[in-house]
Amino acid sequence: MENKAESLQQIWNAIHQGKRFFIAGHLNPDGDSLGCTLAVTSLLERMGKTVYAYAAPAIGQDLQFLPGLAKVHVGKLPAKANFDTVILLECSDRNRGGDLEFILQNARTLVNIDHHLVSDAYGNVNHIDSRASSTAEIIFQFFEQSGGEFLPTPEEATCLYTGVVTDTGRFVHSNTTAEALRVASALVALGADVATINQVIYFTKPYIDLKLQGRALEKMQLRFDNKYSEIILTHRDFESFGATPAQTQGIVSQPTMIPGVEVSALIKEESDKVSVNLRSRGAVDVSRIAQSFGGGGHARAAGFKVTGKTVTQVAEELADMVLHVVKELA
Ligand SMILES: [Mn+2]
Repeated sequence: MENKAESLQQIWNAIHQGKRFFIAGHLNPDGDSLGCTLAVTSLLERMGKTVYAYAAPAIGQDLQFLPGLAKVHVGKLPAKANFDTVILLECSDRNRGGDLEFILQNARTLVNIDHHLVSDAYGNVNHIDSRASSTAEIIFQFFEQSGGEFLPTPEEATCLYTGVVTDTGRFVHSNTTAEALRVASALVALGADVATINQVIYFTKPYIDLKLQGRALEKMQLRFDNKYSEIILTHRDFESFGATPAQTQGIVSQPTMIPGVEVSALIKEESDKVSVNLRSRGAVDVSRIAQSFGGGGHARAAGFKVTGKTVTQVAEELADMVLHVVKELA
């Protein structure tokens, strides 16, 4: 990115010039995407702008507490595309937000704000900062760029803090930089409701999810000199708790706490496919394993889905691949 302050100023210019705004994040909205959508929407409304905030369904239970969520049109696109300015947050390409082309084509100005490395500069104004922990970090810097004219309200601070805390994995991922912590600290000072965020996002889990987690850990097996942890959850496991494969959040990362485990796999039998989540302690790039099965992701967190094979077949093919990779580790 050329000049950070310059492109932040260009966003301010676009906002001052615009009257009717459309704002959206990406599909499967996460804390960063939704938190930024809400904070920017709130700011624009304070400035007297007309705003249509859009989010693709569905909003997770853990994000329902976000202040201002009722203002967001979830899964409901506007009938008419009469917006002069569109702001896309966290969308690495112009199609990441859904079927928005009719809106994008009719807008005078398209603003693209993102922190993903692979992001395209598809906007009239682009601010792509791959060193930022989160888009929320960028939005806070954008507030600062106003030179004190605009500061986040406590509600906006709560939305932005949610983006920073979720994208850094509660300040543990490698993107937990000094700047991410500085921004988080400033947001707390501005009144971000850290207690609620922690309670709702990190200390709330339905009974069934917790029981399913117990079953998963009971079924965990260590293989290949304890370098590989494998958990297989079948239809029967889900049925016995009345649970769905979606209720397995957080399970796959637990085995990497075990000393020596380099790769953890959660293999789930779903109605028409087998889906696999992978985690790495760091030495193995699990995105490459996922890619060889047609999936993708990051070096430490990746996944893939397979149709037309049994859960056992997928587990064995994956194990062969993992064995090949962990054999090469010292
Ligand atoms: Mn993000």
